[in-house]
Amino acid sequence: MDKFKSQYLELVAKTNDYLHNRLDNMEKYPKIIFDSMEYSLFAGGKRLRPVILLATHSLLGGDMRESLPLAGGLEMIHTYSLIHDDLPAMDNDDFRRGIPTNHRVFGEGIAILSGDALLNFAYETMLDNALLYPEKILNHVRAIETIAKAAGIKGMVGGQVVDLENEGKDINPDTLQYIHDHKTGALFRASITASIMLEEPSDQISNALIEYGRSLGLAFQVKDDILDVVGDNKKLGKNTGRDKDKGKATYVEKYGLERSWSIASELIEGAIGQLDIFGLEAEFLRKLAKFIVERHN
Ligand code: GRG
Repeated sequence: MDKFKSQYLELVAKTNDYLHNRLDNMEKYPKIIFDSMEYSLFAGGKRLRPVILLATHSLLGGDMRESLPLAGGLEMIHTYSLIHDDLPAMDNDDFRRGIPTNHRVFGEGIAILSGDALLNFAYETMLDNALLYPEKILNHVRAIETIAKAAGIKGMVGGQVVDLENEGKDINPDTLQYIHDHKTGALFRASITASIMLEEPSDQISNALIEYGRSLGLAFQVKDDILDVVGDNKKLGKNTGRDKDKGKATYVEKYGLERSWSIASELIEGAIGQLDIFGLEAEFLRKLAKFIVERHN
């Protein structure tokens, strides 16, 4: 196994261990809601957002014990968004992360509530952690605020609203950019900015990392659109062709496959370019950027 892959899997394992411990320390009543939360949380997502947060925090010299609860919280928020996005009232999807969607197993009511529970538990987790660092409480509040804003009206929720409103419509490039920048990009950027808030690096370092995160988030979305057309259902763990079925605005629909590949590559080159000021220490983040466009799921 190459070095990048083993480092990536180690960060995934740390995130999963953290999430398991956090949930196992709870009295699991009412049982059904814990079953439903854990069903989706441990269904095998790529854990990209926690990996980016932890890797950025480590690059900035941070201690992983301090950032793991933020990484876990971010993954809980991401998982809640997937559960709600799959509901009949939204995308009405049957498969996610290779298994039937949450509402297909637990019913719509429990799926809505387990999404709500994960969202709240994310903030309980990050705030409990903040209280362990009284000398850095402001840093933690700013990191949590960054994540809250990215997940909220001016971030993921806002992007999802504009996406829903525009289903089946011919939208202009600015609206497409808005949807992707908010629906998907915001949480990617927050995984970088949260670490910046914890460690307060120089403006030069912060700006380079923020730009890296911006390009990474967009490239991820362009590749996501490409995979929905050329991807393999089994590898993806969900059905392909769903964007077209639903009349979704995507890069592929707007620019075609070939141009979308070029856009993704240009974004990744741009992201990697931002890391020049770091030298070899940022090798993991460089490889991660490549992985974002080369991935099959
Ligand atoms: C319900 C408020 C609300 C928002 C939903 C995230 C989202 C917004 C919708 C998911 C639908 C979708 C396919 C979005 C495109 C990009 C995306 C977030 C893909 C899934 O993320 P991955 O690939 O998933 O990181 P895993 O399962 O690996 O964690």
